Amino acid sequence: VVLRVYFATSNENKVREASHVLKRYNIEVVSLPVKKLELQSSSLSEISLYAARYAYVKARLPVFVEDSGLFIEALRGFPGPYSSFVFKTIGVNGILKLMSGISNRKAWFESAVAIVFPPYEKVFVGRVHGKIAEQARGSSGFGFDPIFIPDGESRTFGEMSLEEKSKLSHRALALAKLGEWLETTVARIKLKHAK
Ligand code: ITT
Repeated sequence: VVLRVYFATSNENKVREASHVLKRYNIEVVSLPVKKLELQSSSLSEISLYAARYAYVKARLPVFVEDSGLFIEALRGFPGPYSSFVFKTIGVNGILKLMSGISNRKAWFESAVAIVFPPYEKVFVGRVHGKIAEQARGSSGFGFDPIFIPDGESRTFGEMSLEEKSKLSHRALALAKLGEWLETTVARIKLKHAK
């Protein structure tokens, strides 16, 4: 391990996905149970950056947060930044009900990963396009995974292993950008100082 970074989240599934993606870059992920600040905004990047700054002030450690959401075209982007709340309230079945009789099932997942690693502050985003399934399928992953079918696939994320989902997912894309940046920028500087 070249570098250790802290991940402020209450979602253990996110930690598993982040560890899996970042180990490719020799980065160790340690989960940090600080309450994530949830700013009201329509921009996931803005929400995640504020949350990362807040987490840094609390923890004083190199920390990142991830904010994500499911955007459904026919619902004009709903639930988007409210995905967490909508999942906890109406859930997967509520979304299927809202989508019943609607033929345009296009949707996408978006992820914004923000890191505060003084003197740096960065936000990386990832997106995956796909569609909302007619019925929930599969029990791996979390949240809306059982009703999201990524483009080019017939299975939902809920029917995929962590490894398979991580080849396609919004979060894996954003985290890979974080990994590359940490590897090229921060790890190099640290190694130089260590010499
Ligand atoms: P933290 O804020 O503590 O990190 P959270 O689960 O509340 O955990 P978000 O605020 O980012 O995370 O909410 C994103 C919601 O969007 C999440 O609860 C899921 O319902 C949904 N979601 C995001 N990414 C997903 C994915 O990869 N698979 C399924 N659902 C996802």
